[in-house]
Amino acid sequence: MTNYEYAKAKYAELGINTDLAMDILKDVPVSIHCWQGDDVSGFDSKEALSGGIQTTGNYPGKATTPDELMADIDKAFSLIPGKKKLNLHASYAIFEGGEYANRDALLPKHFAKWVKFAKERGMGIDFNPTFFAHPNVKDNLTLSSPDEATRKFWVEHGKACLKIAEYFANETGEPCVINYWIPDGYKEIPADRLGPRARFKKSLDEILSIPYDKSKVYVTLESKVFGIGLESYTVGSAEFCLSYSTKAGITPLMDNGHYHPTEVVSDKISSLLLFNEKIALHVTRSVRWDSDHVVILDDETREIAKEIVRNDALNRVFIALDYFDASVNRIAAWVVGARNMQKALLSALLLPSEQLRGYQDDANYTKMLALSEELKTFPFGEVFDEYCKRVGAPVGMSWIDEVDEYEREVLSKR
Ligand code: RNT
Ligand code: ZN
Repeated sequence: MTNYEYAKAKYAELGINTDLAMDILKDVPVSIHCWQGDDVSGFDSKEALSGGIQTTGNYPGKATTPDELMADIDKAFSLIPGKKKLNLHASYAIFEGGEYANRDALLPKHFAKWVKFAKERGMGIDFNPTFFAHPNVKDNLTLSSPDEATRKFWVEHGKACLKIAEYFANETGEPCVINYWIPDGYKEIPADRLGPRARFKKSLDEILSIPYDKSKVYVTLESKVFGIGLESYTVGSAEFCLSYSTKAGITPLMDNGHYHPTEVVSDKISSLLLFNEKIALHVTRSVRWDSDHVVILDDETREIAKEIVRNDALNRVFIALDYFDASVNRIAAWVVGARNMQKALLSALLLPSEQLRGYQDDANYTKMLALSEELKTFPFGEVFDEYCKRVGAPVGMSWIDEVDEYEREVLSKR
């Protein structure tokens, strides 16, 4: 009996079909963020990262050109099992032959190289306008700025990106999720909380007034509780973003680093599923603040995966990763976080959810607790190894040797 056969038999005792779980998982897209590869630097401006987000660490070998970033993405993606989408930011526009376009004038052609890259690999693309790290961010404000020229500039950016999202969807044949997140906020207690939010609302209305194909482009709106240097007030708060999404018929996005420390996104998913056709997630790990550490297989990541799977919402939740760690090998950071997302989803697919729900409804909390705990030591790793084998991804720690070799041959020579 192989290790996998043993695991399969063990899960089968609970009525769980491990083969089916793997089959489902291999088609669940996880959107992987390009910005892990270069500490959110992008290619379109020399500005330092801003917007209240921060990358810490100085690990050598960071990608500084489109070709380097693409090579790194290829390496990382080859070590991650499952279906992937490429998540780009507008700041990753690629200008050729000395041309340049400011953020309000970005065009599909500035992303043609990314489209070619994605098409050659059979991947869809998701997108994010970039409302930070740019000289036109005035006093930490963009779409909520009281300065009309600034606000207009960023509205034009939002519109330009929406057109690019549609171009991605048309070219790749896969829907494009475009996520709007603005850093706008104040360090000090504001004298006017309503004004900035009213302007943000107006700006979003203006952006979304342009026609786009709603069957191919999903607009999401990401909220946040605070940013570095923006501690007292953020314009795009949870209440604002949720209310706006509902009213405008767009999709709310929850980043699990964007809430008060004892609030958990896993508890919010079911409520949002009841009132939205689709919802979107940024999966991250916040350590004491929205630190964007690499995703690990912690309780909350597993709980998030459980909520998606047991509510039968794998095709209603857009799962994206959002972290940026510059203190370890950046390729390894991508791989660890993405493999952990896959592990969390697989372990959720291997739960006897009906049985556990039955215990809850029968008020048999004793058995609900006991079985939940017992499942934690089931031979899950054997199933994950088998999954990796089946989808042609490296098994166990073997992927780290490839990262080491890539560091020696490529990264260390940059
Ligand atoms: C910032 C948000 C946002 C960014 C990316 C780079 O707190 O989480 O999603 O991390 O757009
Ligand atoms: Zn995010």
